[in-house]
Amino acid sequence: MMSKEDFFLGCYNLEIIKFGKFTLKSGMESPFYVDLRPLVSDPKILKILAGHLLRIVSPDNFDLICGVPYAALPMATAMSLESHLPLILKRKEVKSYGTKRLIEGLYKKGQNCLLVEDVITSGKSLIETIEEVEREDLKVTDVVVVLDREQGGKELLEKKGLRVHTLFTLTEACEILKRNNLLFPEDEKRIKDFLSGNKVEFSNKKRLSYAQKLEKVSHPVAKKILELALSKKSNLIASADVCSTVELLEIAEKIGPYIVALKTHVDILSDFKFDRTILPLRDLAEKHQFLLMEDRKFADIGSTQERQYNHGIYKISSWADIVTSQVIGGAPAMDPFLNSGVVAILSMSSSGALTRREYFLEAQKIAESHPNIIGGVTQHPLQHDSLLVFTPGVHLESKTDKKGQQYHSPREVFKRIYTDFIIVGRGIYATENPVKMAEKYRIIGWEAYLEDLS
Ligand code: BMP
Repeated sequence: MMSKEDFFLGCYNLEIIKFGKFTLKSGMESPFYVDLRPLVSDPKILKILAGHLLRIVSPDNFDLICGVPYAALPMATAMSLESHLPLILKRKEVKSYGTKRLIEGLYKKGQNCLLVEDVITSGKSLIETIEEVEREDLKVTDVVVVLDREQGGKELLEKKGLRVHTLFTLTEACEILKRNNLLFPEDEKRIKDFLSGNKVEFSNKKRLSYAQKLEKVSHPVAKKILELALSKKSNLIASADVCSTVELLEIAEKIGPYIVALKTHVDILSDFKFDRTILPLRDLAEKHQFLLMEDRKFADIGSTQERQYNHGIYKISSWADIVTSQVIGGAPAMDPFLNSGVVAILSMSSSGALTRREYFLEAQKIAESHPNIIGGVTQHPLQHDSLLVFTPGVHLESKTDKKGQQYHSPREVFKRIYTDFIIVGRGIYATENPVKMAEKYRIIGWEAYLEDLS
């Protein structure tokens, strides 16, 4: 069976939990929002969910199973199909005609019914349901819950003598997301404050416009990319992860007008020749006014990086306006990058990346302090406005690539990460019409920036 963690990550991809500022029914402001209803539309997930729930509560101890309407109805049905435990159906409102029954299906007085609930918060609605079921002369001793929001519901039910079996608590869910780099440190803090009854501080960070950022940055490459953003009304960097020079030049020619930079991995080109690859690429960059960003991700000591940057067949320093670099070798290792603006890798988009909170915060300190660094590749907001924010892992349709990449929509990253530049690879070059997609990402990215600005 799929591990609980992998299963939860599968559920997370269906957007069952969102972080931000949500006003609850009670008027209270919550830093997260849980909605498990999307799970019922994914048959594979629903089946695995039923298996997990049946593992934490033994079906042999019950005569019947019943879901609390509505989200848990299909969950209870899936459990019934897996375990052969007969299902009964509880209505939300009694019909005013016909049998006027509150519970449908076949049951006998005195039978023990296992209740299924998707999310437990205060437990009040569950208690109402239990009372209604018991009014039909059925017994309820156990409740199985997919997610406990840890707001007193479990305790309330246990005080009334019920056994509550939960698949995930909110804390466990957050731990899983944190381990997989999917939980922003600031969201984690807000959730902890919320659960422990402390005041939740919501961010009042305001996005700076490209024009405002222009005033803050001093590196010429940072200025250049901001100027291009303003003149081309684009915050799109296309990642051209193709393996031949012909493809690289073709994509650069076609999508050049829509982008502020073309990101390359020159070491994946099987026919790299400086004269035939870089010279025409530079001409295209000039013609369409975009920067060249070599995603080399240097990760060595300064002396080696100096050689990797200036020598070898790629001679990166002679043509790359921007290079990416890990900062794992420490600040002085950034000194050799004299001809390009450096974008530091602060946190990565892939699942299970080791760029966790401590690393991210330390890496950010290096980025802030080094004059060669113009910004960071990140999945989290940065503390300092003088650094430009570059975000890969952006796709309009996919959530993952099945190799660990995790995608978010342009709107989401502009809103949550205060991204300045989105980096899109397969969402453009691996489609039937890269030009149309580049134009689409340009428009959506620009609108998302304007929307967040206002
Ligand atoms: P795609 O949109 O096809 O997933 O490509 C993303 C690009 O961004 C790749 O070139 C990848 O190397 C790069 N990238 C990333 O996806 N996540 C990171 O954290 C850092 C990256 O440089």
